[in-house]
Amino acid sequence: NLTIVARAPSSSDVMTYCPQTSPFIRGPIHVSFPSGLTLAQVQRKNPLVVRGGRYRPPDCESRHSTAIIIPHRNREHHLKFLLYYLHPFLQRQQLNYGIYIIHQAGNYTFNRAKLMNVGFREAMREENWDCLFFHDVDLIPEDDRNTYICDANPKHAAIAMDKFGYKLPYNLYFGGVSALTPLHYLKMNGFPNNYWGWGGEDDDIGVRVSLGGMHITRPSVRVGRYKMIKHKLDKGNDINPKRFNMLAKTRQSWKLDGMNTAEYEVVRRQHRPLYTNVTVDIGTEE
Ligand code: UD2
Ligand code: MN
Repeated sequence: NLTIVARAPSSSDVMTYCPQTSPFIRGPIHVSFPSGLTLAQVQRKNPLVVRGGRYRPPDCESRHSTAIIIPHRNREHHLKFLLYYLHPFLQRQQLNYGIYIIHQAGNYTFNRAKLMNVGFREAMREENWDCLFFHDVDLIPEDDRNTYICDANPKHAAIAMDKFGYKLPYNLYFGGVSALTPLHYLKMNGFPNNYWGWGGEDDDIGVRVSLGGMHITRPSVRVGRYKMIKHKLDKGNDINPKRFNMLAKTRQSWKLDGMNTAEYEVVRRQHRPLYTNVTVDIGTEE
């Protein structure tokens, strides 16, 4: 009998590190939105993703571990497309990764930044991630050379979006997708908890970066490209009329409001096949 029986890897097998640059990177990605796509199909296309939306490269030890934090409510149709593109994208980059959906419970006004504080704490509770990507649910990366790893300074990854003509709208812009290490996050006291409704919180976060003694880095406009799935302003996320007044006070408020004061109650934590869902009650405006 000449059959060679493959031996299951044991803990004594030493895995070597993955190469500095992944051989699976392809560059530009053609993004379209296939009708009738289901989560079951996404699951079948990603057989190596395990419960909670976790993955590690099968044949080398990754150099990086990244948590993706996605604020969410009533956007299941966007989430499906994001997962469809993001899982293979991250696998081609040979990362250890996990995807967290931070789902705001109830119908009270949405609060994107506070959900990020929840995501930070709840993801770090599970694993000592090197890097956290704070990611809108409707932004699809269009080039896999846009590596989902952290820099020495906070990184704004969504530099070029279709909705802004693939140009940075203004220099301090920090919306969409950003990447911070746990140390960066704590240095700037996380994100503000008091921006309810649409707008302003991304600029506040940008200002916090410099108040925390850091600066913003970005990938090149060639690779930091994203397509935003078209949508209207959501019900329950009205434009925040206080945002300009609040922004004028970030310098006074950032140490008093942020990660150190984020209070919330986790309603449910579910390790689903393609992501970890954390449903959270973040309260209401005072
Ligand atoms: C811009 C920024 C975004 C944020 C927002 C102001 C871009 C691409 N993004 O997004 O980062 O600063 O302005 O708050 O310019 N969401 C839900 N359910 C809701 C409402 C929001 O899941 O009911 C989440 C979802 O992940 C969404 C994100 O919050 O992508 C931002 O909300 P948006 O997409 O409505 O706002 P948009 O596109 O103007
Ligand atoms: Mn959007």
